[in-house]
Amino acid sequence: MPYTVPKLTDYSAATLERAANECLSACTAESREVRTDAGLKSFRDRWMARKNGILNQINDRWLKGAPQEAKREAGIQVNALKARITELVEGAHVSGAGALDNECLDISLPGTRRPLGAEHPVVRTSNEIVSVFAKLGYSVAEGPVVESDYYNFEALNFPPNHPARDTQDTLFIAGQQSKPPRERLLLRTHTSPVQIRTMEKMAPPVRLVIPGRVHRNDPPDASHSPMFHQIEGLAVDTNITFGDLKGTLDHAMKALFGSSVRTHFRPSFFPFTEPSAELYVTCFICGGSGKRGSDPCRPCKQTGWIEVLGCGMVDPNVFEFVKDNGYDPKRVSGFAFGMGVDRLALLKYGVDDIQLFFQGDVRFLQQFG
Ligand code: 2U9
Repeated sequence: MPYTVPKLTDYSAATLERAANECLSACTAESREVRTDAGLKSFRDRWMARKNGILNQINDRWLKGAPQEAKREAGIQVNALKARITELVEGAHVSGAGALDNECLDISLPGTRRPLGAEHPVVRTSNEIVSVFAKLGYSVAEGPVVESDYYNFEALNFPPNHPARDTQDTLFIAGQQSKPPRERLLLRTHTSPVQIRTMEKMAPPVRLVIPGRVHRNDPPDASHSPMFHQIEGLAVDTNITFGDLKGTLDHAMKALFGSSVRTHFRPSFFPFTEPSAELYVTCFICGGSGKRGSDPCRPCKQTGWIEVLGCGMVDPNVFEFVKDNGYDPKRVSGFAFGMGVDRLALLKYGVDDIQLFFQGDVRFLQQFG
C-alpha cells in the first residue's frame, strides 16, 4: 500500500517522531523502487510537488493542524523531516535492471576524444630562445604588464617629452591625469621595465633574459598586433664589451637557427643603448642566397639577411637610475638586446599573418601539434 500522510491523533513529541520515522522509511523504500527515468520523475512529484505533494500534505495536516501549544514541537519535527525527505528525493536515482539499461555503456562506441592541444608556436619559439640563454647561465625574470611611466620610459632614458614616447604609441590606463606623469599607469610597450626593477633589487653582476607580453597602440594587420611578445636580455658586470655582445648573440643565433648562420651587426639607435645595432642573420629559409630555387626568397626580401633583434651597450644614463644598488656606470658596463618573438615565429613556421596566432582557430593551431 503506497504511503499516505495520516491525520495525527495527538501531537506529543513521541507521536510526531513516530509519524516522521514512518514517513521517512516509506520514502526510503519508495526511492529504492525507482526503475526508470519516468518512475524517478513520478516519485519526485509524488513527494515534492508544490501542489499536493506529500511534503505539502504533511505541512497542512501536521503543522497547520497542530494545536497552538504543540506548534513549536511540530514545527521542529516537520522541518527536520522535510529536510531529510528533500535530501532523499534529490539523491534518488534509477536503480536495478532499469538503471543498468540507463547505465549500460556501449563500449563499441568511439570514446570522446579529448584533444590534448600543444604548445602555441609563439610560446614554443619563446621557450626555445629562453633556453638558449638559460644554457649560457642567464636567469629568467618576469614583471608586471601594467607599468608606470617611470619604469617604462623615464628609467630607460626616455625624458618626458622624448619623441620615442609617442612613436611607441602607448596604451595609457584611463583616469591617470591627476597623477604625477611618472606614476601614470600604462600597458608596458617593452619588457625593459623588468630589467630596471631587477637591477633595483639585485646588485651586479647580472645576466637576465626577460620574455613577456607587450602592448602598443598599433592597428592590427598581417605583421602588427596591438598585443605581441618580446624577449629582452641584459648582461651587466665589470668591463662587459661590445665584443661580449657580438660573441654572445652570434652563439645564440647559431644555437637557434643552425651553426651555419652568420651574423651581421648594423649601426642603429635606441634611447637605452649606446652604441646600438640591429642584428641580422643569414636567412635561415634560403640559406642567404635570397633565392628559393628560382623563386625570390620573400622572408628575407631576397637580401639573404633577416633582421632578428636590436641591441647595444647599456646607456650609462640608464645606470644612473639604479646607481645606488651598485650600478655605478664608472665601475660596470653592460649590453642588452630585444626581439619580437611573434615575428620570429612567423618566419620559423612560414606563417604570413600574425593575426592567425591570436584568433584561437584550432584548425590553424593544431598544425603545430
Ligand atoms: C635596459 C637597458 C637596455 C633592450 C633593447 C632593443 C634593443 C630592441 C626591439 C626589438 C623588436 C623592440 O619588439 S621590438 O620592436 N627592441 O631593438 N631592446 S636594446 O635594451 C635595454 C633594456 C633594458 C635596462
